[in-house]
Amino acid sequence: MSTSAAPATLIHKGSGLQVVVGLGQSGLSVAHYLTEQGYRVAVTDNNSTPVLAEQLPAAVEIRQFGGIDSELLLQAARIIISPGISLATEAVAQARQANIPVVSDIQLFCEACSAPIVAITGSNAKSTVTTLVGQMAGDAGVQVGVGGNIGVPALNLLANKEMELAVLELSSFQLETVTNLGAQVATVLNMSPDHLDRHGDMLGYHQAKHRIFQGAKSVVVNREDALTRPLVADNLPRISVGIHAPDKGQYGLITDPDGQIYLARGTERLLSADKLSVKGRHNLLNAQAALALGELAGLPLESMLATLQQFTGLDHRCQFVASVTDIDYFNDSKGTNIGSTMAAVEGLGAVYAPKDGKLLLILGGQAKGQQFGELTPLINQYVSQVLIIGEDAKLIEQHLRDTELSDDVRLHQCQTLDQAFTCVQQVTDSSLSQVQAVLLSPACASFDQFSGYAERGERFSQLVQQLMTSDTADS
Ligand code: UMA
Ligand code: ADP
Repeated sequence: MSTSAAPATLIHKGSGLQVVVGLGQSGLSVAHYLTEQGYRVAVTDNNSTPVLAEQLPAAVEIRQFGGIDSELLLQAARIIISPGISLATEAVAQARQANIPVVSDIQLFCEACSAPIVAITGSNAKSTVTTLVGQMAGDAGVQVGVGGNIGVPALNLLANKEMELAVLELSSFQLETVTNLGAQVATVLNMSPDHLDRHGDMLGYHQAKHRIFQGAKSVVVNREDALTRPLVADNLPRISVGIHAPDKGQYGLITDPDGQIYLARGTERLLSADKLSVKGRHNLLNAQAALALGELAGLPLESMLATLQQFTGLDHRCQFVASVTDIDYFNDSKGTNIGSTMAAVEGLGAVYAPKDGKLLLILGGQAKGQQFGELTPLINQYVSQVLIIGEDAKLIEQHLRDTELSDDVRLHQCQTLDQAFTCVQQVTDSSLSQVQAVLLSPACASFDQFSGYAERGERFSQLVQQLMTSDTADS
């Protein structure tokens, strides 16, 4: 373990040492924020040479790399833990036992932020809804900061002194160490199993997510998902969203006898669904959630509806890549858990089913303790070929075979995404193939074979481009 010291240059704010655990994006933002506040700061990381170390402020006195040192943590007045580090890490658990407070960067943010906060969590759709609310606020002329799990550390937003509204995407890892967030409006968009390897079980995951409601002034809930409702009874202003016709003041969908679907508030039809570029029922729910959050944050409805019509969706989320030999390819690499993959299979499956088309689904990676049998009913309905990749491929196949998987569904072990593409060609070349769309929606983390979902999605798009090139060369 290496230790180096830089001379302290600031008047110390109190005597309490602030220990930052993990030097990723959030750890770096915390180190800058706390040194600017005049605190004594130490930083520690498992990695012996964290790349961000050179960006640390000189005032950070203690830098312990190559291991998270329990002695350093025991000297802390407060520990600020990075979201990627489990509270069960031995040194951290010991410090907690010694009653040393452990908080996340989000705790520091909410204590310092004077602007109202829109706080968004959920198993899926966080980034989509956070981006939408941010764009709605910006288009309405509000000075807005968008950050958190979406990739911009929340504390970096405080640099904008003019900020009138903060829109935060929050993960269960960030929330598990936040107390009394005090959001203007908070929501849990949906709940399905994820990160169970970190939270132990669904209860632990649920408890972490629901900390988002602490001190909230208003809430948005999903009528289809009871797990999104705050457990504690409250009299807070509340707006619900859902797929059925809404009651007065709530958001929902009104379907006309001719099948035309409208986003609605009470009995008022706000916008026809075909005016949105993003497709699938899940995106209609996301649009409603953004409208409800915006309403409770004081944004004007007309302007929000205009923003919705301009929104084309985020990369790697059910993103159309290309059509090659009449087969459509979709990149849903951000489908990193079963809930998101179910939404993608259901959303796209319903598009191809009326044309007697089936999906080819590429699944797999790191399983994160999930039960893949939950996918079987939707696979039976919409998928004819499943290509399984990644380190937990055998386990996933076992889960699917242990359920009532239809004999019409073929499973293929492919190990890697590149090998899956060889299989895609073989399967789709067959004259018997009903496959009309290839969907990468892995329901797994990618870290066994990629640096993250973005790299996995980019590789998928490259492989599709190669198919296009060879198709053009052949014809
Ligand atoms: N580290 C250790 N010990 C460990 C694990 C990590 O020392 O056991 C160190 C690593 O060596 C590294 C640092 O911790 O130097 C990384 O910290 P981190 O993993 O918390 O990553 P950050 O760069 O701080 O990014 C975090 C979020 N990452 C995670 O929650 C894993 C980012 O979300 C977020 O955008 C960023 O803060 C800003 O708020 C990413 C994510 O994958 C996108 N989130 C998960 C998800 O969406 O599913 C929750
Ligand atoms: P998050 O930030 O929570 O991971 P994203 O907006 O990045 O959410 O979307 C992640 C995945 O969830 C994508 O694969 C997307 O297709 C899927 N998804 C989007 N909206 C929903 C929804 N309302 N319910 C379930 N899955 C969804």
